[in-house]
Amino acid sequence: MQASRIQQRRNYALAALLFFIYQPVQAHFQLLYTAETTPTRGVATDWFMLFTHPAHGGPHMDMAAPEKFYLVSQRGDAAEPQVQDLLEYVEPLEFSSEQGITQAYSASLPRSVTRSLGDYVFVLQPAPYFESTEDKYIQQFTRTMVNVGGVPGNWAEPMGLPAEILPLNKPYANWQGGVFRGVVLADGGPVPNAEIEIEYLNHDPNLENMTLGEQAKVELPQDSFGTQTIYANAAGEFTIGLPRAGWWGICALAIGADTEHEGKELSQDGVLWLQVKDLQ
Ligand SMILES: [Cu+2]
Repeated sequence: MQASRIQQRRNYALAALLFFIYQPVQAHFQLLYTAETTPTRGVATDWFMLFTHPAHGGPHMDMAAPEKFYLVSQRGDAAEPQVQDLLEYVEPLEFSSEQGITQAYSASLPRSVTRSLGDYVFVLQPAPYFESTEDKYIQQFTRTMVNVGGVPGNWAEPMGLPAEILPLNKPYANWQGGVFRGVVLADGGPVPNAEIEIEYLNHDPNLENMTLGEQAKVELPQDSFGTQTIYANAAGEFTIGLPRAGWWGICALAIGADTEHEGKELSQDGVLWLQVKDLQ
């Protein structure tokens, strides 16, 4: 009896210690950023790929090398979407911040890639990243959609990725104050009750020197507001509000079929980024 009480007290002490040394859990987000997702005509695009915590502006993680970077496009009146491999354009980037140097990646795509009118779905698949504090791997299948010239295309087509957020609104044409709807898919099938995290990109990327703005755009009243958590419904669908212009990241957690990588737990997440415009 006495021994178990001592043991119990030790457990409390340990729990309290862990509480204080363990950082609040914030959402890892694979950023796939370009300055403008709705250009009026075909332009060259620069891409910034950073594994970070967008609402808090860090900490940043060393990204595993991209396994795939490609686009699926439906240009003009083409009947079938076309795939273009873009891995050859990806360059390692030593991202510099207060934290020091973090491994990130960038890509400069020539105008020829997005020359025609229509939709371009950019997909980034990094290799699994090992998160030592959680003793598991994380792999985020990340999509950012670009539309050139307002001609709609394949934005609503599922791609059958291991983890994917299928938009039910045009993802590149959202006003501040609107709502965004989507469906969480794994291998093309809906994921009922999927756990979803949402974060605002609170520090604007600067593509000239590949840094993040030092000043947060929004002051978080408390940690809970950094990562918002919702659950999809029984059909895998969800709706979120878009209360501010800028970039919003949506991440469906651990929905992929592969749950193990090199003997450790693997979380295959689906990420979608939205660039929301101010309704002035
Ligand atoms: Cu995190």
